[in-house]
Amino acid sequence: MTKASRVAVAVLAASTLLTIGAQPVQAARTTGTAVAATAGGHGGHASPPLRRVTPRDLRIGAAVAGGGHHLEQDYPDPFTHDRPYRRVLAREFDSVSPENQMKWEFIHPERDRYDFGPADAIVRFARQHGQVVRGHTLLWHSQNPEWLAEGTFTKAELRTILKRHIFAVVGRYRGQIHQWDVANEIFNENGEYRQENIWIRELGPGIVADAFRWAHQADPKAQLFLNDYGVEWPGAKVDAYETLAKQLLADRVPLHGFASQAHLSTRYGAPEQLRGVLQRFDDLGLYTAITELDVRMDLPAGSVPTAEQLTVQAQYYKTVLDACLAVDDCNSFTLWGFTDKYSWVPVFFPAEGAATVMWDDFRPKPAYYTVRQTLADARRNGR
Ligand code: 9MR
Repeated sequence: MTKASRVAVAVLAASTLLTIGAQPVQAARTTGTAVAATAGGHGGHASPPLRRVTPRDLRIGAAVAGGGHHLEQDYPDPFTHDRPYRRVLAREFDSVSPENQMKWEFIHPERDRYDFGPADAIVRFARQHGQVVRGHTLLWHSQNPEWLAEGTFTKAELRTILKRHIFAVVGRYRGQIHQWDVANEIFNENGEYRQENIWIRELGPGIVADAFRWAHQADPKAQLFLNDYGVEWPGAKVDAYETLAKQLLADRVPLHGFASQAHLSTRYGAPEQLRGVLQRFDDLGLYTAITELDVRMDLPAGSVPTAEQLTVQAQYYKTVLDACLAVDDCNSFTLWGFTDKYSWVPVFFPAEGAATVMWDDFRPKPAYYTVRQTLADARRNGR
C-alpha cells in the first residue's frame, strides 16, 4: 500500500488500535534484585526476543553504543569489544542506529578524510543479522569536527562541503539505510531555528530543504526524517515542525518522516499527548518514528532504583510505545541503548540514571517485559 492510501484508511485503523492503547499496564512489582532472580540469569536471553513479537509493520531498534562514546570513558568501544552486548543487540532488535559512528566528527574527522570503518562495521553487522539501519545524522548543530566548527569558509564553500558530505556518506550506504535523520534538532524550544546550527546560521533555513534533496538523490530508497527531542508534547517546537513539514511537502521536497527522540525523565509527566503529536504528522502523509527512547530517574549516587521507580519507568515506556502503535504509519521504535552499562544518561545527568530496559549485565527490567508484552498484544491484535 502506498503511504497515501494508508493515510486514507488511517481513520478505520485507529478504532482497532485504540483497543491496543487501552491494554492494561503490565504490573511490574519486583525490585531490581527480584527481577534479576525472576529473569533466571538470562543475561538478556529473555524469550521470545523483542523482534520476534514486534508487529510486522514496525521495526524495533536500539542505538549501537560506541564510536567516540559519550565523553571520556574508561571502557573499550562496546560494539567492537563486548561480545555479550553484540549477542543481545543481534537477538533482540531488527533495527540499529549508530549512536555516534555516523556523526560528522567521527565519520568526517578532517576536511579531506572520511573514517567509514566503524559505520561500515555496523552496516555489515545489520546485514548479517537481518536488521535495518537508521542513519544518524547529516545536518546538526552538535558533534561537528573542529575543522568545520572553527574553520573560515565562504557561504559557497560551506554549501559545497555539506553537499559533498551528504553525497559521500549517504551514497556510500545507498540501498542499505532504512531511514536517515537528515535534519536533527533544528528548532529551539520557542520554535525558532537554532542559530548555533552552522548550516542554518551561515546559509539560512533553506539549506534544510537542500539537505533533503541531496540525501534523496544519493539514496532514493531511504526514508528521510526530521528528528528532535522535546516534541513529545504539543507546543511551539511541534508547531514549527508542522509548519516546516507542510512547506517542504508543498515544495515537493523529499521529506518522508517526523521523529520524536523521546529522551524522558520521570521528573516530568509521561507524554500522554505524544500520540496526538504523531498523528498530526501522519495526517500530512508522513511516516513517524520514535528514535531515541530512554526514561531516566532520580538516582542519588550509589543507590539502586526502587520497585516503584521501575514500575513508573515501565509505564513511561508503555505510554510511548502505545502512542506509536496507535498511529498508523509509526514504523520504527528505537531505544537509545538497551543496557544501563553504556547509557549516555549518567554521564550527562549525574543525579539520574537506570534509563534503559536492561541492567548492566543485560538482565531485563520491568520496562523490558512491559515493552515486550505491549508489542506482542499489538501483533496479536493485527497491528
Ligand atoms: O548518546 C550520544 C552520546 O554518546 C554523545 O556523547 C552525545 C553527544 O552530544 O550524543 C548522544 O546522542 C544524542 C543524539 O545523537 C541526538 N539526540 C540526543 C542524544 C543524547 O544526547
